Amino acid sequence: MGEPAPFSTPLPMPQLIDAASQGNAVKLKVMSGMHAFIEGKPTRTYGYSAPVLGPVVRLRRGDEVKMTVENALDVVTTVHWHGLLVPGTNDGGPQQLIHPGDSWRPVLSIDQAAATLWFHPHPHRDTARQVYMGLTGMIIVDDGSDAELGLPRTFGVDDLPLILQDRSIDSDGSIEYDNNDLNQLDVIYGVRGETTIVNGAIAPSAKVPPGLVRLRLLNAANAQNFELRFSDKRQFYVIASDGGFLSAPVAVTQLTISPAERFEVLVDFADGKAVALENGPDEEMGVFGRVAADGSADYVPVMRFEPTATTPMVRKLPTRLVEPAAVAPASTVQRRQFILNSGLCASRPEAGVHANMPALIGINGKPYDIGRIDVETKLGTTEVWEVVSIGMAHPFHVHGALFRILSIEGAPPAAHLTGWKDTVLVEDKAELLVAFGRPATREHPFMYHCHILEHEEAGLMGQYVCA
Ligand SMILES: [Cu+2]
Repeated sequence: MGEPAPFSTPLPMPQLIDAASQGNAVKLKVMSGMHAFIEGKPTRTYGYSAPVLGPVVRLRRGDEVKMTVENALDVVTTVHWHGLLVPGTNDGGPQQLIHPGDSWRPVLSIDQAAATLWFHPHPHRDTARQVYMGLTGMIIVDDGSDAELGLPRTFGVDDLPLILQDRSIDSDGSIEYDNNDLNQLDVIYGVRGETTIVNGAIAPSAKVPPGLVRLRLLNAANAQNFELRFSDKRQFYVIASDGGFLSAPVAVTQLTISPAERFEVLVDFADGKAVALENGPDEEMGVFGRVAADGSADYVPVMRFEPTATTPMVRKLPTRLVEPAAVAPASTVQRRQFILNSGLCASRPEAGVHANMPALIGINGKPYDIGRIDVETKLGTTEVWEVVSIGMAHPFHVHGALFRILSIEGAPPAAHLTGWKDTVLVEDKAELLVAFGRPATREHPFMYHCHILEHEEAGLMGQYVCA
């Protein structure tokens, strides 16, 4: 295959942009570049102020941040701040097009709890390709609680962003995504690759202090769910989900992370032993979820951690974190149902690519229409959204709001899914308590959609206003 020997590549570390240290003015250039997934075999990629991927932007709660996004690509794009609670006009949805050569200058008011967020393109019918080509960056919202809790917080040392993706890499080192050449399986299952990459590298290795290390896990794959565990099956601790901290660390030995979800975890490397992070078969994919090169359903290494002989920076696991803000289901003003149908059961052999998928792909029977408002919500209220998946499990994402999972697959959520979230993998059915705290107009509505990007593009998306 020409891929590097496992663990021979140091884990690439994105540039950290600390907005407050530069006057809360941040510039991002959406650009194309060359990146070598395989050494010596560079290929065309996209990135934010980088050949591939982009910086980690740290934003402080209470600040106003002047963003400048310049589009240096030769195609139209948008930049959506996934998980950031801002009005629809600043959300970067499909209406907020940045044409080639133009710049977009939103002023973002940062007013939410500490969390790991991200940013990516959202132009309808080109989102999946642009993300696949490399457009993904991370956002860290800092509200001071990291220091109060004594958590690992030294970026690139004991606080590591891990952007997980999968790609099909040709033997010549190239990746390709052609909107006009997707086959029906690409649309039904989403585009997947046999090679996992972390921060753009294949099977990298990270040196870590021999104590607690915080991993900010982001699934930025187009479609794949990652089934993560360590090679020695050690326990690790989930401390935060999409919207911020959990009330206490949750010990796990395995963690499923679906597209667009984030989890922050603490891993203890005090034993000084090198260990691999592994990915198992995507359970949603059945026989298609096999990951090992020999086609078996075994776990395969994603990257390795090598503890160094230094002094640990943080040793002690906190017992309590931050109690998520309370929500009262009694204040709910509406109950709605969203049936996400990816058309698997009803797919027709003659139906080909994006442009002419059967209308059965859609939410509540309607494929996405940029000119249609599907839902009207009231600012400051909560609603119960019942999400039903048909065809396969769909990672459901709501813009402009956070939610709590009331029930999932008919049961209360697992402990690590009890905090505020913006994305949830729904295999069968979930009830979400959605809190609407940001306005959105008809001109710039918020989206809700499946985060399998090929499903989103095929029509599994709707729009809501909030006033
Ligand atoms: Cu989907």
